[in-house]
This record gives sequence, structure tokens and C-alpha cells, in this order.
Amino acid sequence: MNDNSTPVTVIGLGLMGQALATAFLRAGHPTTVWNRTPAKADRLVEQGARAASSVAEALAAGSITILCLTDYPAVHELLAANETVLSGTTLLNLTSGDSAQARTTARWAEQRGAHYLDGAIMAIPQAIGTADAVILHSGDRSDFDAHSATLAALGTVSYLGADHGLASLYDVAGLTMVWSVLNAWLHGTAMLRTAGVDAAAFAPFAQQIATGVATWLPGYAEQIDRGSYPAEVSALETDARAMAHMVQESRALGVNAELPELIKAMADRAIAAGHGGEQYPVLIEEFAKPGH
Ligand code: FVH
Repeated sequence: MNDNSTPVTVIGLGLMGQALATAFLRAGHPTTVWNRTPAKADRLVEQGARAASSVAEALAAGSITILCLTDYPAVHELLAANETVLSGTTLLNLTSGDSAQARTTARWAEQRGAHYLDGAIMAIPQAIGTADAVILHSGDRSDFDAHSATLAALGTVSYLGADHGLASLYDVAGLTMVWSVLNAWLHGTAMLRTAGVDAAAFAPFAQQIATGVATWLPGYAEQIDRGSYPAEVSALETDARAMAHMVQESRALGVNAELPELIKAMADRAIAAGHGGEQYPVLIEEFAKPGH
């Protein structure tokens, strides 16, 4: 049944929901859609989608129903108003949220007889339907396996595990990476602009650094998983001296020094705890604690 004749439903037709429904239509799936503001279904109906007149009708139409709303409170509001018709449905919630919300929603839906998968979209709407759109899933393996061929119409789908919170956890971990890298680049750009250097001149150099650092990750991950951090490349106390230059330079140039100050403060705490002779990933011990 999991070929392109599998009927699917998409609930929530914002920018992302429209992209998801479009990808299903392009792959040939009979696609039913529902949105709180009905006009957002019009373009999809022109492309061949069927607009359901109620959430209950939409839920009954698809062998899997994708939910893509603003946030989890919106998902709860919508599902709670339809809880009597959830039994036997398969829900894939691609709404962004945190892992606790995912686990709570999974329990709630399963208590009402639904099969519930949680997911996270690591892509922009324009990438949906291409291999560049990475979509993460967590929940019961058999629920994922039953629909993975259908879901492949959306992009590169992967299964993380039975814990419904995993997709959201990976999502926020990925977002931390994205915004940390961007903030580091913006900080460097602000420093260089004081010397008249354009953002465009720094960008290729910054790209090379980001790519180079990325190659360190597998080796550093091995150290973290072993819990042993021999200073094979550089000791943390050596790194901390370079961090001091970064802080001093930022202050002297009159640019925002909060990011370098945070980087140095965390390294200083690890050094004070006796880790100065170890390698950078020993900082995981600081990141694993609650913040100050
Ligand atoms: N857009 C993106 O690039 C990102 C990429 C990563 C993942 N996100 C997440 O996807 C969710 C939806 O995002 P979106 O961009 O489609 O968001 P909007 O265009 O604002 O559409 C929101 C839809 O939610 C409907 N909605 C809101 N509240 C309710 C409610 N109480 N009951 C029913 N539907 C509701 C809203 O309906 P309407 O305003 O059109 O009537 C839209 O269909 C989101 O979690 C992102 O973080 C996208």
C-alpha cells in the first residue's frame, strides 16, 4: 500500500504545510488538506488536492496525517477538539517544539488509540521534495516503517529511535549549531568591518574555517564518548590564551564582546576545575551542567 497511491492528509497549510502537500501531490499521492483558514487550500486544490470540510473528515481520508502547525498548543487545541475520532489514525506531527512536548503529545494521542510519530524538519519549505530536505522521525519503529516509503516524497527521511522526544532533541541540537556558527561569523565580521573589510571578503575565509572545524568532530566525539581528553593538538590552557586576545581585541575595537567572553569564561571554569592540560572537548563537562 506504500506506493504513490497511498492517500495522505496534511493539516496546517502555512508555508511549510503547503510545501509538504505540494510534494505529496507531485509524487502522485491522493492528498487531502485542511487548514483553519480555508483559503490557504485553494492553490493546492487547483493542483489536485482535496479540501476536507472538517478535521474529522481530513483525519479519516489519509492513511497517515501530517500535522504542521505553529506550535504544540495549536496541535493540542486541534486534536482535543477531535479526540473521539483519533482512534486508528496515524499522526505524524512535524510541528516544531521541545522533547517534553513531543513525549506528552505522544502519550496523549496513544491513549486515544492513535499511532503517533513525532518529527522535525531540518529544511526550508523550498527544499521540501528534494534530497536536501532532511526530516527526522521518532516513535514506534513499526509505525515509521509502515509509512517511510510514503514519507520519502518529502525528502531524506530518517528514523532516530522509539523515544518520541528524539526528533525534537536533534532539532534543537542542530539549531544550536546553526546559530552558534552564524553568531561566530557575525562577530568576526563585526571585528573586521572596523578595519574596512567587507563581509564578502571574510565569508570565504570563514567558510574554510567552519569546514575545517567540522572535520574535527568525529575524533572529538570519540574523546567525549570515552571520557578521556588527551591534548593531542592543543591543551585548553593554550586555547585560553588565544581566547584572551579575542576578548581584548573585541573590547578595544568597541564591538560586542559577549560571545568571546562566554567562550573564555567556560574555558576558565574548566581550567579552574583542573582540566587545563586536556583537549578542548573536555568542555562537555561544563556544557552538561545547568548554566549560571
Ligand atoms: N517555515 C520554515 O522554514 C520552518 C522550517 C523548520 C520547521 N518549521 C516549523 O513548521 C511549523 C509550521 O511552520 P510554517 O512556516 O508553515 O508556519 P506558518 O506559515 O506560520 O503556518 C502555521 C500554520 O498553523 C496553523 N495554526 C496555527 N494555530 C492554529 C490553531 N490553533 N488551530 C489550527 N491551525 C492553527 C495556521 O493556520 P492559519 O493561521 O492559516 O489559519 C497555519 O496553517 C512550525 O512549527 C515551524 O517551526 C518551519
